Amino acid sequence: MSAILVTGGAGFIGSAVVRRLVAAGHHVVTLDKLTYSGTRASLRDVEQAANHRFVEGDIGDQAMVGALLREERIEGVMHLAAESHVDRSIDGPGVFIETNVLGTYRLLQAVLDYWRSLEGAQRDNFRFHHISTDEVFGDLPFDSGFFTEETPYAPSSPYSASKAASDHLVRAWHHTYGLPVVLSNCSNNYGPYHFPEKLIPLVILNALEGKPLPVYGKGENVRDWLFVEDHAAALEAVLTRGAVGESYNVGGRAERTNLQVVEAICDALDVRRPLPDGTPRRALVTFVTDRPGHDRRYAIDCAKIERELGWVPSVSFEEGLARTVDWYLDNEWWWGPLRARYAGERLGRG
Ligand code: NAD
Ligand code: TDX
Repeated sequence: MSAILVTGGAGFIGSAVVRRLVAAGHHVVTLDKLTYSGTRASLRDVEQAANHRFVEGDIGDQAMVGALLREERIEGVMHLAAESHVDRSIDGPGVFIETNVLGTYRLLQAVLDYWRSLEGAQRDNFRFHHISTDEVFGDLPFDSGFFTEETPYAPSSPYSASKAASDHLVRAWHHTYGLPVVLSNCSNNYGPYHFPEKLIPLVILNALEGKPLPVYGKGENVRDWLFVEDHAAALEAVLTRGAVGESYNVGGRAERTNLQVVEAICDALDVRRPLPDGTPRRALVTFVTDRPGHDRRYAIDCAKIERELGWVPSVSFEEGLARTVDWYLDNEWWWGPLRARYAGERLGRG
């Protein structure tokens, strides 16, 4: 595909996708509203690229999106724009419904109008790729089960309910109107440019500064972690080779308890930047009130994408975490202003 629209391309995963697609030579148009979690700094690597264009705007602005699709003769849309933080969805669900549900609906309408205007190969080859989460499947017991593409939806939080709703809309636009869609549901990502309210970057930066490390409940909850560049590779495979109407689960085969993740970060920083008084950073772990409705465990069975599209996770959790810690140590220019700007807001429930 030569012309791809990436919504949410100034966010964490979106910017990794944009960097990958630009490097591969696609013409990439990033559409992003630059909410608190989006920043053009995340696109610094592609700022000068002739095959990248940044457009500041809202996915819900149907007239603007329609004009952009026509002007750029877009061949594929990768829809990542969303409100993405579970804790924020508990404190204020409204914007999650507005962006993730109504925004996706309005984007679908603009895309459908545009797709209907296409003819021949352009119409046949067009794809709308909806990027979703494993959280739509809900809560797994600690000791058994994996999410497959057939697992029934059972979202627990306002965030996951809004993403489930958007998944349903996308499938309905395919079944009812024939829009050629593909979907993917991915587990927890981590890596460079991750907004410092999420567990891994929050803990890296608090630990760096010798601050308490908030762990919800007993730290027993399990997540399946995937390095963000592996996710970007999976998304490119789904967009370009996925079967229309199908969804693909994407995961890292790297289940860890939250406490294991936090302790691994402590140990990595103790080696690289020991605290001045020599205290091991594990001593900073602080167990705090649990997240309401906290899903115990997420775990992805990614056999379908491995079998059908030949994608496999390539970065182990240990390697990916070491790269991530090193990236935060080297890139204060990126996270410093964000930490300063959002210092007044609660970053994490602790
Ligand atoms: P993020 O919060 O870092 O980025 C979201 C981006 O969307 C930001 O740049 C923001 O400015 C933009 N945006 C928000 N509302 C917009 C609007 N109305 N119009 C245009 N742009 C808007 O999120 P992320 O972690 O990069 O997640 C990206 C997508 O991947 C989301 O759809 C999320 O549900 C999904 N996902 C995330 C993970 C994860 O671990 N982070 C895992 C699976 C799926
Ligand atoms: O301070 C914290 N302490 C803590 O124990 C924070 C912020 C989180 N946690 C726990 C809650 C979760 O069990 O760590 C785990 C990970 O939390 P988050 O980083 O907030 O991620 P999560 O809620 O799992 O959701 C993420 O992965 C799936 C993304 O934010 C979603 O957008 C994605 O869909």
